[in-house]
Amino acid sequence: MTVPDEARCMLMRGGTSKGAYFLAEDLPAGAGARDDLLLRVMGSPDPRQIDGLGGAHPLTSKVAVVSASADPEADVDYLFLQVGVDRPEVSDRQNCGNLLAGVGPFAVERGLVAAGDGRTSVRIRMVNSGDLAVASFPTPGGRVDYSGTAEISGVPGTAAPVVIEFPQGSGPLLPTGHARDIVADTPVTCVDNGMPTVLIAAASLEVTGYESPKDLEEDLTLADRLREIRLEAGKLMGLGDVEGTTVPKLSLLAAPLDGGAVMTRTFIPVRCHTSIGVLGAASVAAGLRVEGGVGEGVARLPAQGDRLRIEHPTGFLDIEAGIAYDAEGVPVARRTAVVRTARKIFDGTVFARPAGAAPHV
Ligand code: NQM
Repeated sequence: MTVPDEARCMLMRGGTSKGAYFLAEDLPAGAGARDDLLLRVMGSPDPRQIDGLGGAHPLTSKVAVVSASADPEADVDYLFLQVGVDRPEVSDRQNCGNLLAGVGPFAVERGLVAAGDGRTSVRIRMVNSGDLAVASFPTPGGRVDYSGTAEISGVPGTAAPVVIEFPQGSGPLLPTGHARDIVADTPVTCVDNGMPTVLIAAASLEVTGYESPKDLEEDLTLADRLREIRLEAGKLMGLGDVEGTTVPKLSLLAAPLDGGAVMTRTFIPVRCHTSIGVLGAASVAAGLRVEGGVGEGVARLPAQGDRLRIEHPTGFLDIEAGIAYDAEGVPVARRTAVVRTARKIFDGTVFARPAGAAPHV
């Protein structure tokens, strides 16, 4: 297999994550050659990713692959790839709602979608889940404008708002069929509103849920317990053996501290998120609304409307996420919407570590 050592690439911040964005046609067609190139582009496997673009954390070791869509309901296809930091792995098993924020602007920058004069809406098929999203963002004079006044927790400064709407998702909201399951002796709510997530009251794990991500990551007893819960919950959710996969995520819930609906600490799944993923937040928000779920008695839901504030280690994420009950009494997700920001950091050619130059880990 001959794999190239360079590719056209745009580095973007999408929400609270950062990743390399490629047109599908700028990468090798086969998954094997593509993943080999992406590992070398990001500098993986290496805990510091010193020889590549990766930022030594799962939140900054991400790739978006974008192409024109054959689906009449979408303008572009977006495939998300999580590149392992210290493991030579590239996974398409999860989606990423943060990198999603950069997909519309990238599609315009690369000429896949014509910009409107003022605002542009891009219909995006998320290849990982098959679900659709619509992103709209300012394009004054037919060009993407990244500057603006929107603020999101976890990102310094302000930028142009990217409004993302998710019409109803495709899969069941409660993959186990229950509002509450007991796994590894722990009550959980397994929910999927775009991201398979296991909700757990922090108190049932003997932590407060207000610890710093670093303190939680250093708690090895907690790590063992979370691993046990995740492996069992993954099977119940129909995900099979999740030992080597990045889903499901685990969100610990505690009472809100700052007027929101709930405080969260989210494991993705080993590192603790410094904020929370977009689809992760969509799943938490929908899960909190499920009658009989583990959020009851912990969360404070607003009396009216679909908008919720999810608190996290570096602030909060406001999200609109509603659920309804179908004729059989099964909860289903309705529309979800969120505001993110994104920014082009560089555009050019990325030069990968040469093939065969094994990294010293
Ligand atoms: O849940 C991290 C992130 C994510 C995923 C992760 C995400 C989402 O913050 O939509 O964006 O959960 O691995 O980028």
